[in-house]
Order: sequence, then structure tokens, then C-alpha cells
Amino acid sequence: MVFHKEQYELSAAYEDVSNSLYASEDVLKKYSDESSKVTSATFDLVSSQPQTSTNTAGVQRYKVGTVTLGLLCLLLSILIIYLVLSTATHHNTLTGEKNELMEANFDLQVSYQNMSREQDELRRNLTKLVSLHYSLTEERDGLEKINFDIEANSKNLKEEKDELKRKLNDLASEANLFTNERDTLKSMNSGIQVMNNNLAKERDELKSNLSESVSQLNYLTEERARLKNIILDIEASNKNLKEERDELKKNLNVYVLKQNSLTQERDDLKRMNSDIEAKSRTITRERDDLRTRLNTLNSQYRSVTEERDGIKSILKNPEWVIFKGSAYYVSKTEKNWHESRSYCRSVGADLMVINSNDKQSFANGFNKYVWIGLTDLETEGTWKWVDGTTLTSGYFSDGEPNGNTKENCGNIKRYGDLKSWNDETCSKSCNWICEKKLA
Ligand SMILES: [Ca+2]
Ligand SMILES: [Ca+2]
Repeated sequence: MVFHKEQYELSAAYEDVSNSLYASEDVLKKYSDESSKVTSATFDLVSSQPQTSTNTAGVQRYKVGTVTLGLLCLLLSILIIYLVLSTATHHNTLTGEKNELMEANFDLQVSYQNMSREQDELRRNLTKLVSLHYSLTEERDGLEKINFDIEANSKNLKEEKDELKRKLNDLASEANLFTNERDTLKSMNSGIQVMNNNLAKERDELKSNLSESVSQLNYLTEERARLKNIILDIEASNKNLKEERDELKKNLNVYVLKQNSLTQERDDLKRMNSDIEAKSRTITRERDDLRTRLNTLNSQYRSVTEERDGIKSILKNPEWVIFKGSAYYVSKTEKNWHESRSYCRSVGADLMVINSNDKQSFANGFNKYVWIGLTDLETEGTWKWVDGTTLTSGYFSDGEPNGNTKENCGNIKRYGDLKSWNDETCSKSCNWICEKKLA
């Protein structure tokens, strides 16, 4: 802005100087014109007198002979005299004016010379100003270029500033992250110190191991030298072995032929062996089956023998009563239901199963309060016999069974009635009836 202002002021000064020069030229021209007019007027005034004399001579030539002419001549003479006098007066006046004008002209010439000098001076100044203008223009252009560069630099600096601000923000964020990482690293550092201690221990151990390894290495070095010697020996023997190998190869071919023959024989033998093994397995299975059957028969034989002996002893024992293919024993003592059943089973019998009207009447006939082989221990309300059959219809007394889960074993209580059964607490002590099938 300052530069533009200076440029404007310089242009205005230049214009003022130019106007002054034009004005001085106009003044000079004006004074010159006026001087020329004065000179011309003087010249006209001087030359007007002979022309008047010529006109008067023409009039006298055309009006000769008349009296009037004489008067006119007289008047003309008077007029000429008057005019001469008037002209002389006027000539004096004009001479004075001419002198004045000459003085004025001289002054003007002096002024003109001064003005010319001033004009030259002004022209020089103008030249200087023009050169100054050019230099200032160049300087302005340079400054504009510098200004442009500065603006560009300013823009770049602004962009750099924004970039730096952004980087500063990024760095602040990174600083926070670094702070967090530092805390994490601190905690890791404590862990690493612990690890470091452990590693120091391991290092010490490794050092001791290293010393052992060094001694082992020395040993191995010696071993390697020893092995080298051995290798040399082996190479020597290897040569011998190669010769032997070639010999053996020859023998091998012979043996290969023999082997093929033997392989054929072996395959035949394998097939025969497989057949024999299959037959052997079949025979083994048959032998095992026969053994199993023999064991079963032996156990059946022992069981039958024992049963026969038991039956023989029962038949000889007057305490057992035979009834429709079974023998029955009524105890003299009292036990609970489970102990009573154990006794019966110990003599090859079990608690009595009553599955017919005849057997119910037969059991009642002992006139005793006795356990029979009936229980609902497995499922409450579902009565089963000791031979595994389920009771469908029986001889419970009216109102029985009535013990629910407290009374789960059956006995004959009201033996005077056909419907004599009762459910009882299994731990109660009673007599019992054992039954042994004889068929
Ligand atoms: Ca019950
Ligand atoms: Ca009952």
C-alpha cells in the first residue's frame, strides 16, 4: 500500500511538472503572438500613408477641370494635413507603445530564457524522475515479487502451522497412549524384574551346564579323534566288505532262487496252516462248548444230587409235611420276615407260595400266626410272591392290607377264616412256613 501511495504521489508530481511546462510554453506563445501583433500593427501603420496618397491622385485625375475639384483638392489637402498631423501624433503614440512593447518584449525574452532554463531544469528533473520512476517500478516489481513470495511463504507457513497443530494434537494423543503404555510397561517391568531374577538363576544354572558342556565337548573332541581313527579302520574294512559284498551278491542270487522256491513252499504251508488253524479254532470252540455243557451238567448233577439228598432228608424228617408235590415246614421259633426266608433258603426251600384254594386251606390248617412268601417291598401296593409271580387275587382279611408303606410283608394272622392274610411290619417276629417242591 505504501508503495502504491508513493507511486501515486510520484505520478501526480510528474503531472504537475508537465502542466507547468505546458503552461510556461503557453505563456511564451501568448507573449510571442502579442509581440508579433504589435510588430505587425506598427508595420501596417507605417505603410498606410503612401496608399492614401495614391487614392487622392486618382480622384484628381478623373475630376480635372472642375472648381469643385479645386475645393476638393483643398479639402483634401486640409484632410491630408490633418491626417499627416494625426498620423504623426499617432506615430508618436505608436512609437511610445512600440518602445514599451520592445521593453516588454525584452522582458519577455529574458523571462523566456529564464523559463527555458527552468524548462531545461525541469526536463532534467523529469529525466531523473523518469529514471527514478523506472527504478521505483523495478523496485516495486521486485517488492511485488518479494511480496508474492512472502505471501506464498506465509501460506506455506500457515499450512505448516496447521500441520504442526495437527501433529501437536496427534503427539498429545500419542503422549496419552505413551503414558498408558508407560504404566503398562512399569507393571511389565516389575514382572520382567521377577523374570530377570529367574533368568539370572537360569543363567547361573546354564553357566554350570556350560562348564559341564565344555568338559563334555573336550571329551567329545577326544572321542571324535578316536572315532576318526575308527572311521579310517572302518574304511579299510569297508573295502574288504565291498569285496565280500560282491561275493555275497553272487551267493545272494543263488539264494534268491532258493528263496523263491522256499517262498512258494512257505505260501503252500501258510495256506495249509490257515486251514489247520481254522479247523483248530472250530475244534476249540466245540471243545469249549462241550466243557461249558459239561460244567452245566456237573452243576445240574450236583444240584439234583443235593436236591435229592435234601428231599431224602426232608422225607426222613417228621417236621416236614408232604402236600401235593411239595414239602412244608412250620417253625417252632419266631423270626422276622427276612430271617425266616433266609432259614428256608438255607435248607433248599423258600417261604410258602399260596396260589390255590387247597394250599390256602392247608396253610390255615396249621393254626399258626406265620410268615408266607408275600411282599410289596419292591412297589407299594403291588404284592409279589418270592418265586417272582405277581398276586392277582388272594386271601387278605377284610380291611387288609392297611399298612401302606409301614407294613410290606404278608403273613397268615386270622387262620380261622379262609381270608386270613394280613400285611405286617417286616421286622416283627413270627413263625414261618417253608415250602420245598419235590417235583
Ligand atoms: Ca405295604
Ligand atoms: Ca395289616
